Amino acid sequence: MTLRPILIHPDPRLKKVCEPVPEVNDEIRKLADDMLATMYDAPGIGLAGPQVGVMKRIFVMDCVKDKEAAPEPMVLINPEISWTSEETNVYEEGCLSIPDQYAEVTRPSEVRMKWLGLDGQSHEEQFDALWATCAQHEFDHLNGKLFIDYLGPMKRKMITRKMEKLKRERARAGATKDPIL
Ligand code: K1U
Ligand code: ZN
Repeated sequence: MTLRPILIHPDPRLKKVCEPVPEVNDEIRKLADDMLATMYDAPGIGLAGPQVGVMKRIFVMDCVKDKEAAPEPMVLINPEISWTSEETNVYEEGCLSIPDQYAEVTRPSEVRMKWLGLDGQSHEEQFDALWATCAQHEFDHLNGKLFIDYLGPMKRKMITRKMEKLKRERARAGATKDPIL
């Protein structure tokens, strides 16, 4: 498997609606493998296609908190939300495309999703707790929505400016091969 570079906001690809996956084939299985490896390496608990520049409706997640416990990698292809709870939950979210920035986001505390698995079969499951938050965060990525879109314009602009600065610094460090950044 290959670690894929993660796009950093602002990037037009992170604002686009992704296309459905027409067929679960070897290319998609390789993509899913790469995405899981990239997510664990980051480290993160989720990763969506557009974050690695692939504009397809696929995301991976593993929200097992206990580092000693067995991993529970999940791959959701063409996910659909079939139900959301009325009860909401607030979680301080982060995003691998917006490094080191966190903010409280309110979302339904439980969500039911349908998707295609790597076996090409249809799956349906109800998620709660961090799994529900992460699944919705990743689902949003497939529709070009970031967690900062739930914030007020001032906070969103401030975070976007920080990310623009980070990208400039990374580009400069890459150009000069500065090992610090
Ligand atoms: O989609 C992403 O950018 C991944 C993101 C998922 C997410 C985090 C928090 C709430 C909702 C969705 C991350 O994984 S950010 C990193 C993170 O949360 C984390 C990293 C290491 C250990 C535990 C969590
Ligand atoms: Zn994210």
